[in-house]
Amino acid sequence: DFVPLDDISVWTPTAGASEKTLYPRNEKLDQKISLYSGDITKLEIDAIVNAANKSLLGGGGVDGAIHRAAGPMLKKECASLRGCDTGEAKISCGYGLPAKYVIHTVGPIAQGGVGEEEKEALRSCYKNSLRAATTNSARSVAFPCISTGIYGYPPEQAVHEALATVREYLDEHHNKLDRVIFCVFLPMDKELYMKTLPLYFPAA
Ligand code: AR6
Repeated sequence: DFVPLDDISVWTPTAGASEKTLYPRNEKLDQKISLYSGDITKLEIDAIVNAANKSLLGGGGVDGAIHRAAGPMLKKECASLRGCDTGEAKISCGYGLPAKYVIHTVGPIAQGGVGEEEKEALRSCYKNSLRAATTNSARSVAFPCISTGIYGYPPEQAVHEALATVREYLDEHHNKLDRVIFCVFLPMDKELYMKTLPLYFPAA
């Protein structure tokens, strides 16, 4: 029941779908974005991103799902990585997963509210994960909605940091990546991304 890249449809903006786009169209990015709704552990792509914690030894949420699907060898390699700071990213093999690599990043914990520090940390998660992907020649990478589960970052704010950071990275490095997949798990997040994607990846 793995999902190969070819089965993940490319997100295409509808012309005139949005009045206030935040970035101009970059036609080089037209075939590079996907919005996928479902379990990230099923994706048969180069790299999936894990919303981990500083220990990198596993936990709940998407982290737990990834470790369960990858098997015990993942935890073994993660132990050798000796943790990860907030906003940083470390790469491992995918083991039992259909993805070749797992990029572990640690999102900010949003307690009560989101300040400039949390915002910058979340942006760093996306940027450093993309860097880890391209450094390792991974050309397809999927992101979960980092920090918006157990870590409590408001999804309607997080989506802007996610999309802006990916947009800016792709503007600069479009030749290094074939596809960036936003993997949403909750119906609410799917709606949020459908509504927000045209602001960052407009048709015109
Ligand atoms: N595939 C894709 N997305 C998923 C999946 C899945 N299988 N399962 C959950 N999500 P969370 P965080 C979504 O809590 O907020 C862990 O204990 C979920 O609906 O996994 O960054 C770590 O060890 C949400 O939209 O990550 C840390 O301690 C998104 O993934 C802490 O949780 C992120 O939710 C990290 O918290």
